[in-house]
Amino acid sequence: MRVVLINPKFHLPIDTRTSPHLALGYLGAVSERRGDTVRIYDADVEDQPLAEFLHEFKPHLVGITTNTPQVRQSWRAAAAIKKEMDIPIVLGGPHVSVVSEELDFESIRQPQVDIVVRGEGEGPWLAISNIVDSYLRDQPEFTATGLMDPGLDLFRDTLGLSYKTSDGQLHRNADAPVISDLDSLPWPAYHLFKMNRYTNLQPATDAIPGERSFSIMTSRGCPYRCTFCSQSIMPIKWRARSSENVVEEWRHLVRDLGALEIGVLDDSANIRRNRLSELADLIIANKLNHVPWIFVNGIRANLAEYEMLVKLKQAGLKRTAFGVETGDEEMIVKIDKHVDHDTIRQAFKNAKAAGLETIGFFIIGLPGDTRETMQKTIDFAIELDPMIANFSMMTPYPGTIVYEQVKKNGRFLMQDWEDYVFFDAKARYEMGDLTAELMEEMYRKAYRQFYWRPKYIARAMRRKDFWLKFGRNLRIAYRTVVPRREKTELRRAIESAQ
Ligand code: B12
Ligand code: SF4
Repeated sequence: MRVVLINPKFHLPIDTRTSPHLALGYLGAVSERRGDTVRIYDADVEDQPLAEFLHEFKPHLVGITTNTPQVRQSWRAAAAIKKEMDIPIVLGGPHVSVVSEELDFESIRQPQVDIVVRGEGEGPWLAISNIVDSYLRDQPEFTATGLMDPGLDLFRDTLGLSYKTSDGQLHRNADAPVISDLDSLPWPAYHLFKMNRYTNLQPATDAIPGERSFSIMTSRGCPYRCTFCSQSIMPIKWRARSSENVVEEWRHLVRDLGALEIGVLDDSANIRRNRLSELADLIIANKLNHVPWIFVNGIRANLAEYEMLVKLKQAGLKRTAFGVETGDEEMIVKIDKHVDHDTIRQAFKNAKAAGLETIGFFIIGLPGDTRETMQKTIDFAIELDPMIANFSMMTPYPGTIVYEQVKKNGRFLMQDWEDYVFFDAKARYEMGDLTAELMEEMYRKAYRQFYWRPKYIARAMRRKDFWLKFGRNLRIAYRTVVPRREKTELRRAIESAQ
């Protein structure tokens, strides 16, 4: 069977990285293991028009990934495919997994979408593929309309699916169980990506060729439930791969694929510290520690002891992030972060003492934030002084507690799912005294105050990569920090001078 997996195009307001999509890598690997011929069409890097690609490849089954701001593009891609051929179209990813807001049904109500997979995708995707494949064998005149016939109701027992039979009826099956044995999964199928078309992991900071930059996931899930985090959409159960299994993939990335950097994408990699120490030992023992790696999404500050960080540094860890979120002591309790500021201070101290570069994640405009608490966030970022401070505009994603708070007591400012991005100077909601104007002012102030410090600039200028990335970073800084009105004036001034 021929299968295509699609990442629809989505333009972020800033020039962020593009990376091979791990979800598609995993699903592609599952399909290949099943014996399918697989293609990945990543619209972020593809130059062949979708319709032309479809006519060339003639797929039997299509899978499209989607997060919240991407969903409209996913529907558009699905409509473009249905215009060309009546084949089954499956949507999966974080956005369509939000059952509390019926976002699975919102997608299958679209005439061009047949099935939605909620939550972790590998099991349901394999089950769908098996059903489509056996249907295909009996039906030479294969159409999605026939496959979704209510009389057949072929998907009624497949867990994790919401689907629409061809009489228009919507169905929601029970959730699929979480994958408890992550070692049973194949590695992401990197050979399906056009690797030379991607950026490296942190293009603002490191000048590493993108085709030699890889991601890995050593665990899935997170046992915490911070009120703002979309992780709450996914299974709560934290599960880890064995260190042996991880190091085998690591060896493959380094030895077979020539990795020059590796990004660990786990949400909370350090839930079990022994596991990380063991992994570090294995990386060292296998002589893989010459390749630098990064905890891209942060590790828990309350589980970041100095000894463990020293060991990880020896294993090649170059940089780690920590989710700090707010500089206000009361706010950090309110958002259920389950960590206090002294612990965070200690974690940054430990990381720096271990010789690691640090990243801090901060949020501007949490429910309950005031000018004073947001200023405390900026001040705390300056006190912690990470190499990168990443300030996000609070964006209430459906399925989160903050979303419920805003729905009850505030006002959303988004017009469309496409507005659900947080690296933009635009406020996404208002609540009480927390106005859009105030959040936008403090967001710009955060970047200005943090980055425009002589100490910071002097330190950045000592890094070779800073100069290699200078033009790009200047462009991003301009787009992030300069207010819209000033931008228009600046643009007008530039234009009239030309
Ligand atoms: C790496 C990453 C990025 C990277 C790279 C994206 C890429 N090309 O892979 C970058 C930095 C570019 C990025 C950007 C953004 N991201 Co991001 N990102 C992640 C992160 C940390 C890991 C993604 C990943 O590889 N996961 C591993 C795979 C295996 O898991 P998965 O993607 O969930 O896929 C599984 C299921 O969802 C499902 N599935 C997914 N797709 C499909 C498709 C089919 C057909 C099927 C059957 C199943 C299926 O099966 C998969 C396997 O089990 C996640 C957090 C997380 N833990 O997942 C956030 C996350 C996906 N990002 C998020 C967000 C909000 C964004 C941004 C909108 C942020 C912003 N700037 O405003 C942008 C949007 C960018 C865009 N172009 O769409 C949210 C999404 C929330 C939501 N409601 O949609 C997440 C969940 C983080 C969070 N906890 O809030 N991101
Ligand atoms: S912010 Fe981090 S710790 Fe909190 S729920 Fe999300 S992934 Fe877990």
